[in-house]
Amino acid sequence: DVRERTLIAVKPDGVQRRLVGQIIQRFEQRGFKLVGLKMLQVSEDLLSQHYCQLTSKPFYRNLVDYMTSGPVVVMVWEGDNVVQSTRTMVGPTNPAAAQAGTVRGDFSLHVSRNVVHASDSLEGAQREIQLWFQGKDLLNWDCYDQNLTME
Ligand code: YYY
Ligand code: MG
Repeated sequence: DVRERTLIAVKPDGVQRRLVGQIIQRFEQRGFKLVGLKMLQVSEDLLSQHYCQLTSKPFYRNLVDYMTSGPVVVMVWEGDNVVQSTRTMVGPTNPAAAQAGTVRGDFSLHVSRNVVHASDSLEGAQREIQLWFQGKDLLNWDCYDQNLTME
């Protein structure tokens, strides 16, 4: 589905390390379409909804401290199979297991500073996009090369 969407975020360590541009570049270069983008300081409330399945995990407190330590850049990307493709481009949760060429494999060493978030399923992506963005802030725009890359 060429209208499939996913939520990607550059976490506070990625922003501090000035990796935002390089991370955006990877998804643009692949051919996905950026339909929403903003920078914000995340509240603990938003984070607890975003990570609602993880609140009882032992690492949850550290995760909150990390994710609220500075601004994040959150984006919605659109394109065929974007959820699965961007997960592959981001690499596994633990950067120690990530291959070179993935974002985590190229930029991180430890699971507690793994640089990016990417939705892990279609349902997850829909839930997260609604949580982070208002519908009016997502743009339906025509990419002039869409016929070449997306049909
Ligand atoms: O989707 P993904 O980010 O790859 O992993 P999740 O299992 O959803 O965990 C979210 C987030 O929690 C992960 O990116 C880092 C952190 N975390 C951790 O600090 N320690 C773990 N053992 C597992 C996850
Ligand atoms: Mg996840």
